[in-house]
Parts: sequence; structure tokens; C-alpha cells
Amino acid sequence: MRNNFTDRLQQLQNDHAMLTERINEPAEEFNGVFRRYKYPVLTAAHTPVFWRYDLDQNSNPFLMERFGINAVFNAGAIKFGERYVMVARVEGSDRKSFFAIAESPNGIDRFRFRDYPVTLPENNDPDTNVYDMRLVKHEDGWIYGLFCTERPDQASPGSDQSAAIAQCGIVRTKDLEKWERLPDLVTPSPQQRNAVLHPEFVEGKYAFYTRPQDGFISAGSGGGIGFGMCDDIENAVIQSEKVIDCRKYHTVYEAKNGLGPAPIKTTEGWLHLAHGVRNTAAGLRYVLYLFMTDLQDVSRVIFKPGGYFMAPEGEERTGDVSNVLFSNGWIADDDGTVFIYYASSDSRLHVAVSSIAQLLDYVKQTSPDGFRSASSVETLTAIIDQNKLHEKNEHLTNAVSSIT
Ligand code: M1P
Repeated sequence: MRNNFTDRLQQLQNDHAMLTERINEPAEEFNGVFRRYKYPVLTAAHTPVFWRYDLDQNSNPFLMERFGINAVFNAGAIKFGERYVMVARVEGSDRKSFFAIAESPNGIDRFRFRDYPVTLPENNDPDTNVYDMRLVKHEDGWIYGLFCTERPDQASPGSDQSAAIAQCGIVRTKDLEKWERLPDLVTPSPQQRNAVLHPEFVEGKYAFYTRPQDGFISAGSGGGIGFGMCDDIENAVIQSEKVIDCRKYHTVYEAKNGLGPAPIKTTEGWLHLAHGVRNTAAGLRYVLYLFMTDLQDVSRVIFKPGGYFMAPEGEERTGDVSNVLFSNGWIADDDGTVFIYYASSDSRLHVAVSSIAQLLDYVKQTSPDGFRSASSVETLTAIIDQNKLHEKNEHLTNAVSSIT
């Protein structure tokens, strides 16, 4: 028995070390916009062995898990000094999520969890479940974390144990160690998920992207990416939300949508990454899309390519909630590299790498959604015409140069 315990523990520790020290490799496939990486950057198996097991043979003679981790997904991300840091959503086997910080030296591999998860301060209304933190370094000097706090819906009949209210919780920190909890964001909407803080003041106010929604799951009469402002982040009340990117019939964001991470500022506008949801016979399908807003009027969409930017592929398509890609974290490095952290099927976290130049090219040069099949054919015909003309010109140039 003794050997068995020791051997198994050694094996667990070796496996964990191999996983967390493994060098990631770029995937072969490249679409010109981003490149996926072969291995997920964080999974349940990345959580420390000493989180999951009691390592004392006397109290755990069978070396069994004492704390099950179901999934690691939907992480906020930030560059902190030279480290690439994620605040991941870790979900236990009891379905409760919590936040834990993992850090990497290069943004693509060797993410390691800190020894302890984040002990999140609470306000007077305790959170039942917390998830999907958006991290943003605001120009006021604080790093803010906006997340979803979920509590039971007291107004619903007692027989319905799934009725919940989602609201936006707010914490802030300077060092990613000590967190200060602020009152939850107040908006006109009965439900609030996917709220994001804009990194700069707008007209001297704090600006938020929101997602007005009637129900916990369903957008109802609401939905769309909203925008609102408030004077005081320590008591954040948004009096009115305007929808800046709405749901639309027969698009990839027909059922609902929500902003991902805080936008990235470029010389040409603010780049936004969002998720769009549509309903299918196989259930909801979540994909990622990009758009850009104006530098002066941050709530004005100036470019929005049609369709999705990224959709679940291969193994990404299966997991706890299958057919889902979700992102609430990306990091723009000083050299223009962009690390996009996305989760697949509410189960694991991946990285895809792009650059500001590629993302700008993509948002500016990809045709917008024409909302009808005929308009898709028009767009495609124009591309084919242009390529045929280009081919003809190449032939002519080659013919002329072979004569001269
Ligand atoms: O299960 C898919 C996603 O569902 C929710 O997102 P949304 O509010 O847009 O429907 C969130 O619970 C998210 O965490 C989850 O990944």
C-alpha cells in the first residue's frame, strides 16, 4: 500500500510538471489573420496537485481527489511587468466557479497557477457564483476586474431552482494580490452579464460596455452590446444604456451577443472582440467576431466584418457546453503581437496569436454582413471579378516582359 501511494503521487506530480513545462507549438493551419496553438494553455489538469489531493498518506490512504476541478476557462488577461497573467474561471465539480491567477513568461505556454485561488471580497449581498472576469488597466491607475456575480432570483417560485439574477461585480487592485470590492454596477437592465470597463475616461466619465437582457439565459426584448457612462466608479450607476451593436435576424449574433475583453486602442480606432450566439437544432452555437469603434466617439461602430472571426473547430467543439467559443481576455504586446485567449466549450483555454496590423486589415477589408443571400453572392462575385482581372493583368505583364 505504501509503495502504491508514493508511486501514484510521484506519477501525478511528474505528469503535472510535464504538462506545465510543455512548450507550445503553433498549429500548421494559418488563415492569414491568426494562428492557433496546438495545446490548450490551461485545463483542469493544470491546477496544482496540492489543490486536488490531500497529500498525507495517513489522512488520504487511497490517494483520492478531495477537491474535484471540472474545468478552467473564460479568463481575463493582462500583461503585468514582464509576465502574461490570466485570471481564469476555475469551476469545481460542484459547479461553483472561482478565480485563480496563472502566469506565463511568454503568453503561449508554461502557464502556472499561483498557490492559492483569489479570495474575492464580498459586499452585503453574497455571491452564489462568480465568473468571467474582464481585466482592464484604467487610466485612473487601477486595474479593474469586472465579473458576473450570480445570485438566486428571490422573486421566482421556490420550485424553480435555476432562476437566477446576473449582475456585474467590480473589484480593483494595484498588484493582483490585494483586491478591493466595489458595489455592483447598477444599470436599468434586470440582468447584466458581459459588462466591460473602457480603459479611458470618456467625457471625464467611466464608460462601460453592457449587455441589457431580460432573462438569465434569454435576451428577451433586450440584448445587444450596450454602452453607458457613470461619474463615480465607487458607486457606479448607469442611468441609460444605448445599444451600439445589436442582435440581428439571420446573423451569427441573432440570439444574443456580448463584448469580450476590453477594447484595444489602435491608431485607427478601438478594436473589439465579442461573442455572438445563434440557436440551432443542436443547441446554442457561440462564435467570436470583431468590430472597430471610432477613436473620438468610442460608441460608434466604424467597421464590422460580416460573419465570425473564430468558430469552434475539431476538439474545441466538445466539452461541458459544446459548440462554444468564448473570450474575455487578450493582450496586445508592445511589438504589436496580440495574444487572444479563448475558451472552448466551457472546458479549457487556448491561445491564438495575431497582430494589430492583421486585425486592422481584417476589420477594414472584410465586407460587412449584407443580411441577405443575394448580397453574399454580390460580395463573392466582386472578389472573383477582381481576381480574374488581377490574373489577366499578371498574364499581360508576364507576356510583355517575355517579349522585351
Ligand atoms: O455557456 C456559454 C457561455 O454562456 C454565458 O454567456 P452569455 O451570457 O453570453 O450567454 C456565460 O455563462 C459564459 O460564461 C459561458 O461561457
